[in-house]
Amino acid sequence: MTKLTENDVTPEALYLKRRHFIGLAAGSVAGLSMPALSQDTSALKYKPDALTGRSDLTSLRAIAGYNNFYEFGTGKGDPAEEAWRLQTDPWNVEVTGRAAKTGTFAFEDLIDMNALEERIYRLRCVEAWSMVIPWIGVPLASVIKKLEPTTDAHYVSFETLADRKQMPGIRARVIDWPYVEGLRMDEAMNPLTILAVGLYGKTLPNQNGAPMRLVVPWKYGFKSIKSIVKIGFTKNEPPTSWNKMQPSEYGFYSNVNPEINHPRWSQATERRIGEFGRRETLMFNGYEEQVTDMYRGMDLSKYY
Ligand SMILES: Nc1nc2c(c(=O)[nH]1)N[C@H]1C(S)=C(S)[C@@H](COP(=O)(O)O)O[C@H]1N2
Ligand SMILES: [Mo]
Repeated sequence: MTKLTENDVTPEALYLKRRHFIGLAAGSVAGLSMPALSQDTSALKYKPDALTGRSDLTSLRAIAGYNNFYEFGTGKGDPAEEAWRLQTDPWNVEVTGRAAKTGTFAFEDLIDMNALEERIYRLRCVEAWSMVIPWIGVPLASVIKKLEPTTDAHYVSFETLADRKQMPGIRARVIDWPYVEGLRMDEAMNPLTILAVGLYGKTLPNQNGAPMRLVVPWKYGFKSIKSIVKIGFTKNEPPTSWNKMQPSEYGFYSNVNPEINHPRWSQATERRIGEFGRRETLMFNGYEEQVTDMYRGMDLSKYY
């Protein structure tokens, strides 16, 4: 089976609709066949990622088969096996805090399906593996602007669904459920930060955080919170799940940094899933140019 190359994808070839993303007319991607074109299509802008060649995409099989989504179990294969239980349509998100527009929003009210873009990003997990994922989504900034945060909203908080009927992993108290995350406002507004609703040209697999999940490519993977049901605008730094659990190991910022090791292992190198050997980990996961200004003057060993 062929992997995608730059030449396989044209802007015209990328179409999608809610629940049935149609993509990449080329036919098949990494061994999985694509659905036929639907009549209900909306144009999808294709934004190539200058940092990543198309040829090194991680296979869909690995992206959707090797996951961290503790709500469905702590094994890497558990989410792929269990996440079919998650009901993602209809989906509501509760918006709270320091914003003009708060209350309950349907998925469709927050995500403009006509504005979807493809973004190929590296995902670097704190466990020192990485993948290259062709996400589909919208800039988080576009959603935040719609909600009109007030000037004293300095942070954005996020919460995942925690429903033990749909999520068998909730029974284990590995995390103080619900899974929560947060970003500083400038990080949330950074053009690299997206709310992903799909990948490989199709709807997000449940195990990857359907129907919407955060993607913050210069931070360790755990910042990319899945299946979001709450967005809050706060004045103070919001609590985050991994920091609450192990504050000495996981800070609020969690920017990818090869020079600052996890207390129990090195972060200098990573294993790209699907490859043999290891790669060197890059500062800010290789997105240094786009994000370094946000952290000027901050001691990154203190704000890890
Ligand atoms: N709600 C929730 N979000 C989560 C997690 C989780 O367990 N629960 N795991 C995080 C971690 S540790 C990583 S590395 C990424 C993995 O995303 P992926 O499975 O799509 O590769 O999701 C993050 N988001
Ligand atoms: Mo992770």
